[in-house]
Amino acid sequence: MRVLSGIQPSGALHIGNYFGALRQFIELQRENDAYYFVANYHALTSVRDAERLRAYTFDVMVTMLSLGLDPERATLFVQSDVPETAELAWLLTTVTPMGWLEKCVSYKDKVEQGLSPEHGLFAYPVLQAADILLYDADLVPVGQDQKQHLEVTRDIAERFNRVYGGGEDVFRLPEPHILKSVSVVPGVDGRKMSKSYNNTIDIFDEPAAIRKKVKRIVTDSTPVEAPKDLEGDSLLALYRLFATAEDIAEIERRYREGGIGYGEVKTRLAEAIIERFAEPRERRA
Ligand code: AQP
Repeated sequence: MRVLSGIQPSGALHIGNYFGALRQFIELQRENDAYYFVANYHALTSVRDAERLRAYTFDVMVTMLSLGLDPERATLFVQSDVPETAELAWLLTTVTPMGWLEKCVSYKDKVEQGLSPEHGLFAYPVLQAADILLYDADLVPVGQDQKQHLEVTRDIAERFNRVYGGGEDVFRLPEPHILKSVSVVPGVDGRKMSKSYNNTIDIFDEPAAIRKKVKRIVTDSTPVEAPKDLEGDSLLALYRLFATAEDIAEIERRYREGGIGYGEVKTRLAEAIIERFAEPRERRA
């Protein structure tokens, strides 16, 4: 299958990007015809400093390589090196009803978080549709937050095919590839981990920074001896991503019975994160 996905160079990549996207990128490059790109046109909606954008673009590519994306297996590229993407975005935008973009929650969220409501941010799903349709992608590995945008891509492709296809399909309809278990990785404040919320733990943070950020993860004030809630606990959700099945079972049992403090889980989580990325960190250096 033709697999395609991108990541914005809007800051250092975090463990939400890793579990939501990068880990699937690495897995899927083995058996498929994979294309992964650094979405620097997209990042222009939030990064306006040329030097910074260049540095982030380089950094995202280095991060992808250090984690195991292999140019022998996958095609790795920078979005703006294919300017036809912008050309196609315009063609697609002419068949995109305003209502499809107006209902996208990601735009509303970002404006609520303080990004200025510019057309590029609003029309972002059309550029994303161009990214995907240009390469005839079958499968797009993304996090849950991108599900709605993928639906817009399919709607645009269908409409374009109807208007211009003359009975044939101009564009292939892509399927999202979203893993339920890691659909939304929470940040240290409990919201979706996101570069623009200042709540991330970055893949290549130094060990001291990882320990410090993990300490900031918001928990409730249940005392050590009391049983704890397993639902909606960001600390446990993050721990589940890094620990072995045995360790998860142990922690969950002690949550139910009481007798475990959040401090202990934080220490174990921080060490597990540091260990998970130790080898890629060395490769990156
Ligand atoms: N918290 C998350 N949980 C699961 N998946 C996530 N992704 C991002 N955050 C999480 C997935 O990572 C891929 C690349 O995302 P992106 O950097 O292109 O844009 P984004 O989704 O907007 O990520 P951020 O961190 O929230 O960036 P900013 O703050 O710049 O907008 C996508 O597949 C995404 O689903």
